Amino acid sequence: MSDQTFLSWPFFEDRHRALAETVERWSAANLPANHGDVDAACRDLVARLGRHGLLAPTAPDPSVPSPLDVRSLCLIRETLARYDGLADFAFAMQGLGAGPISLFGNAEQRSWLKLTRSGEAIAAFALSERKSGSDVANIAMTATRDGDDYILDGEKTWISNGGIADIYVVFARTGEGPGAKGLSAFLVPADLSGFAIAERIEVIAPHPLARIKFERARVPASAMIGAPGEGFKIAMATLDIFRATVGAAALGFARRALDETITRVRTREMFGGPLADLQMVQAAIAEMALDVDAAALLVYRAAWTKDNGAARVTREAAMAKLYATDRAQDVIDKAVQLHGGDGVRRGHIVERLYREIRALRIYEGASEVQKVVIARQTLSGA
Ligand code: COS
Repeated sequence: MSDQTFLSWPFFEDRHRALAETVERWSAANLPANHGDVDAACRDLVARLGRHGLLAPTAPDPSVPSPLDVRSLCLIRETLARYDGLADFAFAMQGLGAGPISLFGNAEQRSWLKLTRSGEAIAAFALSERKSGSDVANIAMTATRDGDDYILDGEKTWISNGGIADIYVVFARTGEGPGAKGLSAFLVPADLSGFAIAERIEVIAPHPLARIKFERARVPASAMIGAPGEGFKIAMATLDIFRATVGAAALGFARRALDETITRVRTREMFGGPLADLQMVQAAIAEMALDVDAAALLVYRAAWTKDNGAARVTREAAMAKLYATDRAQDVIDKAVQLHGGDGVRRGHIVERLYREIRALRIYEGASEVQKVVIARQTLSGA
């Protein structure tokens, strides 16, 4: 069992400790999933997580806009990631896709939340484009008003759950103003005429990912989430919540890598004793343990701050994501090193972690973007 002492930190309430125990028990009994067919595995994971009530924190109240409990989201991601990166992915993308609806959706749009939180429908968040992954204000996809409808035209890429999602939250240019001021968000069902999967994308830690395209795809104006021109802020407010949870997933990967390494260095004999007796190994273990605890402090600080009513946690969330993902990469690299040849053997847990951590430093705002965000917030005194 992983170190759980962090659960006694003042960031948490008893309900969080109970949730952590529930997720731990479920994960120990159900994970890892079979990754043979990632589409089927993700559909199955979403359905099972939903049936067990573990998706409820992704949409706490389907009937009215309600804040997400970021500590719950982070605890679930951290625990799932410790057991199985694909289970974390399935949970996280359900949360990110449903997030804008949960936070800003009207009554009609919210009817989808009953299905996403029960695992009966899969959600996706479609923001990135070929030329605007980091520079969101530069989105080119258009949504043009036509009577009571909007016509969607353009492409999105790197869309997680692309190909298996039932609904997509799509950000497009509606032109109320320049750049960030001219974007809006739309709730688009996957069976919309004019919508298609343009390409499935394979990555080093396989999960459903696609380039999607819209060709004169007509949606009613009621598909818009929030008001015209609010798309950028809806995307950023959603990312403020989910960036902390990316940090939590990285933390889960790092904890697993540390756990595996502790077992390894205690049991592997070298130079007449266990690896753990060597000071160079002890130095690595110390750095790994420090990185894990420091990442946990930043992640749960961001989550606690949001849950305690902060209007924006842009700086805290960016710090949590940047630090936790960068340090987890280093923790896992040390784990691979201390596992020697086993560490690079295909299918070994630390080899899997080594592949799984990499994308987290890129998606939902690359490390470089997080630095821009932190610097701006710090310089402006916000
Ligand atoms: N919450 C609410 N509002 C926000 C916000 C946030 N987190 N961040 C910015 N805004 C508001 C700003 O206050 C500003 O509003 P006003 O014009 O009313 O003052 C508006 O949105 C524009 O903000 P800003 O000027 O900072 O926009 P930029 O284009 O300069 O933003 C960054 C640049 C890099 C910060 C932004 O594009 C970003 O976060 N990019 C990364 C996106 C990402 O995560 N991509 C991955 C795809 S999802 S897997």
